[in-house]
Amino acid sequence: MAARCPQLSLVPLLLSLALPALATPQEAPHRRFEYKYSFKGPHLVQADGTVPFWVHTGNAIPSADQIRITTSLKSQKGSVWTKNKALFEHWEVEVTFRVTGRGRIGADGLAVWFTEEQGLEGPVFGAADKWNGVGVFFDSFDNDGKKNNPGVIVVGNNGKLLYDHQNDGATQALATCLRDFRNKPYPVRVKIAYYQKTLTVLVNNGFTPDKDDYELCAKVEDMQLPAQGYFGVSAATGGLADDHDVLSFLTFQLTEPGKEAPPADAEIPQKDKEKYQEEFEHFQQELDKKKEEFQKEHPDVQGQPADDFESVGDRELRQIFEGQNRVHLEIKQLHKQLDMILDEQRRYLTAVSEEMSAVADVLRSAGGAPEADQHFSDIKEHLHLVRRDIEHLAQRNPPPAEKPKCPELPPFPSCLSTLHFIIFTAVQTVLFVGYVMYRSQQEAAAKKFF
Ligand SMILES: [Ca+2]
Ligand SMILES: [Ca+2]
Repeated sequence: MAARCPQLSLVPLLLSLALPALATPQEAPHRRFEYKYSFKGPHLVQADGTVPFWVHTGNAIPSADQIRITTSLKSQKGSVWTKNKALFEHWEVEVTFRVTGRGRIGADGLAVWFTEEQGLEGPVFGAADKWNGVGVFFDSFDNDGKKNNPGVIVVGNNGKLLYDHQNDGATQALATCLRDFRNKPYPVRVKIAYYQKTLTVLVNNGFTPDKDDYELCAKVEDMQLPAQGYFGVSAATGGLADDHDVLSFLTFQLTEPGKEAPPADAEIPQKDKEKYQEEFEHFQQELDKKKEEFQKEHPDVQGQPADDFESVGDRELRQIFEGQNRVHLEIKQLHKQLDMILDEQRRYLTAVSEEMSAVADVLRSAGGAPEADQHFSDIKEHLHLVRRDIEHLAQRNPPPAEKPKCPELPPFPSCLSTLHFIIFTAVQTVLFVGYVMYRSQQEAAAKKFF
């Protein structure tokens, strides 16, 4: 019972913490599509080869349903930028693109920009360096060899920084995430939002047809971006090359809930209005034509509302797709788990191999080379033999009970007596004195002749 009391006392505390959050749920911002900062197929390009409200540079080639920023040729650079500066406090862009190449490795990558000036040409994925704003880089090529590409890198710049290309911007990245965006069955989608000083990057990596299958890739808080700027996409190839295709770029202005939404774009020029009216009519005609064709081919489904019918074949297809999608999600989950297990194993193996190499190092420093092992075991064997011999000997010759005596000294030889010694010495002395006297006499006799 005593243990339950503290838990009970926590309940009002938790409630008091949770209630304000419930009382003021995070309201989604108001979102308005900005057609002047967007492009999308199927009538993306005008008759003169330009994209309405956008400028393209370098090797970029706009076509009806996409802009090929670079083709898969060596050393290509291209970019596409909004013609006008956007004056949005908060914004969101959705970019749909494909990066495709025949090689297992591609280069260099694609960048999505919001910068104070258009970065029409330069070394950073085809755009200018020292930008003021933010670049979200889809970097295919692993320049620093850290096995972290293809990856997504968010780099902010105040207009002074030179991009650290050799290290894939690792020293400057505000956030990164590992995503393989090359050669995917469906287009890759990225949603970049700048709202209340927080930049969020969500990525749908093109594994499924589900357009809303986004995952959070990066989040940068307290980010200061220029109050106005240009949106852009750029790409580059190097020694290796990929096709970098942008299918759509959709821009939305975000407004905080409660605040007045900016006035609707009242000043759409008459020319633009006419152009969009024309496009709309063209769509309508195409749609009618398609409907007619379909009804001719399928007279049995005539009479059904053309907009929302679903034939048996379509339904089967849809069911297959949904089934595949579920299987895909399951596989994705399994992959994650497998990755975790593999990671653990790798860490364990590294630890074991480190220990083994440490032991090997110690042996090497003690003797050098594998012969040392043999040498050691030989010595050990010898020592063992010696020890056994000693034990054997000890058993055969039990130690004597008493302390052994020292052997007696042999008798001193008695060949020279004291008397003999004295006589010998006396005779020697007499002979010596005689000799000395004889010499002195001889010398005296010799002196007489001179
Ligand atoms: Ca790179
Ligand atoms: Ca890298």
